[in-house]
Parts: sequence; structure tokens; C-alpha cells
Amino acid sequence: MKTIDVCLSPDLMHLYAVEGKSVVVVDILRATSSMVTGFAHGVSGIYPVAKLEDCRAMKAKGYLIAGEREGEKVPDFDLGNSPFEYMAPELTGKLIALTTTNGTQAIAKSLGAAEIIIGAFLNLSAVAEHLIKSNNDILIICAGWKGKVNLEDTVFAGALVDKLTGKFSLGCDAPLAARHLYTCAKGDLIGFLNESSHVKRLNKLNIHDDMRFCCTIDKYKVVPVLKDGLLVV
Ligand code: 3SL
Repeated sequence: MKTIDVCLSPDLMHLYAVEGKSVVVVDILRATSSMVTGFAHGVSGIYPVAKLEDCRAMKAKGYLIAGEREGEKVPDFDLGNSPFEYMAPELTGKLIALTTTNGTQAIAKSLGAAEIIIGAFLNLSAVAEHLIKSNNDILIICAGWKGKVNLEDTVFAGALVDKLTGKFSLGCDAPLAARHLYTCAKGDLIGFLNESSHVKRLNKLNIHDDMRFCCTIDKYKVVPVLKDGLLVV
């Protein structure tokens, strides 16, 4: 039986191999939720970039440039990192270069995997179905916050492990712990995540609606996959 494992922070990546695996990158608040929303609303490609300056340089190549630092939109960029911005009809067919504090860094650290896909509550079941079809060992990489473990990505990892239990065996105790956390959270996901440090951080920026939206399960069926550096569906 293939295995499923969870890396709770990108700073723990040295403990895991990505080669030959399906890697699921997750940054529920908000990078991977925004990516999934963008694709569901017709964005044609998202180029994830770790460094701000590399993202800015993509403007000259015809990309819209998007991203945040510390939760706030980069002032001269076209878009920030709220999923609501990624629903705009004028983004249909557009290419976006995106840099975020943690999410796009986690993608950069996943290079070398058999495939890299983007997970969020918004596309939870579609991701699970994709992984069953791929039938590789799975590694879920939680983007966390600047190397620290966070609640929302861990709960998502637990939800995905829960969906795949019986079809994949658990690689270590992290998927078990994540699944237990999800069991505690699932009755009131929004209430549970309200206590998280990033929700408090977003609240201080007067960003209140994004978290509720990012907790919507299975709103979309798209599964973004990294192909030659570009996320596509
Ligand atoms: O850390 C990230 O990648 C972002 O998603 C953080 S924020 O929600 O935009 O602040």
C-alpha cells in the first residue's frame, strides 16, 4: 500500500524526500485557497514565485503580478492574496505571477517531486480523487507561518488524511496527529480556526471574510498542478 505523510512546516522538509511522490502544498490562509479560487474562475496559469523582486520582474513578461507580505498587498502589485480578488471576471484567461510569505515558499521547497498539486478546503475532494488516481506515495506540505506550525494547514492535512485512510497507510505520527486535530475541528471548522494566530493576524488587518470563505469545503473541482514552473489545471 502507498503511504501518506504530512510535513507540518517547510522547515521540517529536510526530514522528508519528495522524489517520486505526489506533493500537496497547502496554505489555507490564504495562498492555496486564492490559487484554487482563481483557477475556478478562469485564470489560465499561476506562476508561483518565492522572491518579491522575481515576481515584480514578471510584469515585463506580460503577467499580472500578485502577492502579499505580512498579509498586506504589495503596494505596486496588481492583486493581493484575498480569494475574493481572484474571482474577478477580468482575470479570465490571464497569467498571474504570485508571491506570498509562506505558500509560494513551500512550493519552491517541493521541487523535485513526481507532481506538485495545490490543496485547499475549497477543492478537498477533488484533490483526494486526483491522489487516488495518481497512486504515488503522498506528502502533504503545510506552509505554516515562517517555519512555525499552524492550525489551519494541519487541520486541512488531517481532513485529507481522513479522506484517504484505508487507501494509503500512514507514514509517521504527523498524519495521525493531523487527523485527530481534524476530528476535533470538523464539527465547527470556523469556530475552531478562529483561535488560530493567522486569523488574529488577519483580523488586525480588518480581513474578516476570507477565513470563512477559505473554510468552505468542496466548493470547486479544480486541481492546480505545477507544470514546468507554472500552475495550471
Ligand atoms: O503566507 C502566505 O503565503 C499567505 O497566504 C499569508 S496571507 O494570508 O496572505 O497573509
